[in-house]
Amino acid sequence: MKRIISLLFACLLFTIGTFAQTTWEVGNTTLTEYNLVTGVQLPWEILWGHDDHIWMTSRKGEVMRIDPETGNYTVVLERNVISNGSGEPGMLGMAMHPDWENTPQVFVVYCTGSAFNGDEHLSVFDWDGSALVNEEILLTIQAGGIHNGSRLLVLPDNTLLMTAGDVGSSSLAQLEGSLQGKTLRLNLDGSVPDDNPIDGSYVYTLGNRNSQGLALGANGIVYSSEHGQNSNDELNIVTAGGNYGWPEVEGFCNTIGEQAFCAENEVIEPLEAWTPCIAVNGIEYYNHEAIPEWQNSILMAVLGGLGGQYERLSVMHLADDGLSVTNEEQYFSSFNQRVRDIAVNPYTGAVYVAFNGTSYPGSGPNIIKEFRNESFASSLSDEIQLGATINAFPNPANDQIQLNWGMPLSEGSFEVYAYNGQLIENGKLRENSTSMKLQLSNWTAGSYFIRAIHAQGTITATFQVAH
Ligand SMILES: [Ca+2]
Ligand SMILES: [Ca+2]
Ligand SMILES: [Ca+2]
Repeated sequence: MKRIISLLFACLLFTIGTFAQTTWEVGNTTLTEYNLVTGVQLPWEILWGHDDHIWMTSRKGEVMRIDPETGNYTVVLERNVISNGSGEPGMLGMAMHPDWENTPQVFVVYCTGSAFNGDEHLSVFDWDGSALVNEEILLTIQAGGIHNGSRLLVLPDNTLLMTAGDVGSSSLAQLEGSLQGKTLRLNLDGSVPDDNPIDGSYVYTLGNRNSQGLALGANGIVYSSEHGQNSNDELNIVTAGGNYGWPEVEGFCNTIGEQAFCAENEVIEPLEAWTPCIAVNGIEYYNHEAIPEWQNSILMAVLGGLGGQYERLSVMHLADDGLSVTNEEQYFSSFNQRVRDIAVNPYTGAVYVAFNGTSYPGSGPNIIKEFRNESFASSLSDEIQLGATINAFPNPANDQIQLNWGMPLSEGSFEVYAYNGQLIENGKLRENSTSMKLQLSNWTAGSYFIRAIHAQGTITATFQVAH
């Protein structure tokens, strides 16, 4: 019965995905709007995974893995969280290990206990092909009823940034000895990096109120978004050892009192500030040729404030050096939905946007929409097009699966991997074949990845073995 329901659901989503949709004009580019997933509760983090799936945390305590072609998804982790995710705490930030092929691990932040006496855990899990398992808690800090930070970002040097909110105790943000109101930096095994600004401490920046957006831009520049109190939401550049001012300074150093504190503490001012607060959240650096009008910009999810009146996707255009914002454009405010987070398809340049209901602190059911430049996506090489259109049947499969790619391939070979990176099977493609079959009776249940290398390029597909 469960399978029938999920098949029906998959069909429904496929049907939705093939309907003609609304289009949006961005300069000379037309974006087509799709509903990728509907009926999910409070998506908090959405990211494009190294396995070419979209991964999502739900604030109510789940991690979901979503097929970007069909919107079909599976729940791969569940945890009990504070207030079942009905307030600000819950299951929040997530990131993937950068060496996914050899180390398929996922980092997740979630909050347990009560809102007034809770713990925020940063944990790492192994991906076994169907679930996140073998939890190791790397770090536990205080969770609060409000201001839990938690956004994660892996840096090119294989360290992990985590934003930590002030949990409503603003004075903690300037205390070097507290991990609250900070940006933290860890090695991927949870240890303190040798080159952190304070010896033996996770603290990487201080004076942060509640940052819930992190993105890596060009030239290694790291950007963060940060919630202000009533005024001065901020977009910042994250600099090691930097003091970002909270609670002594809000936004720019523009009052007499702030200027004295700023001078004494070398406070780093934001690139931009918004008053009244618009409630800034997830950010992504966008530089894909699919939407030339958005290249070299920060895409910023805007929740809209307590009254939900400013919700939108903001496109923050950057100067060539990435060190300042030249202008802001606003999209999608007409949905009147809190915009929580963003992910980008690295192949098609499509942008996925997670919505969170109409009012603070958000309510479900929610939707993740895709905005895609169809003319760019259809101009992609055979390699990508085939990757997007390869069909596995049945999927999930039991004893046998047929893979169809619709055009004859020559001089080909194939490799099948389990999601832990183990090579399961390899061989030659039949000359000018348009399909192949795999016998699965000896395979363990889980997710698999096939790569076919042929004269025209490489095609890939994922499929599930159920048994
Ligand atoms: Ca994201
Ligand atoms: Ca600041
Ligand atoms: Ca100020």
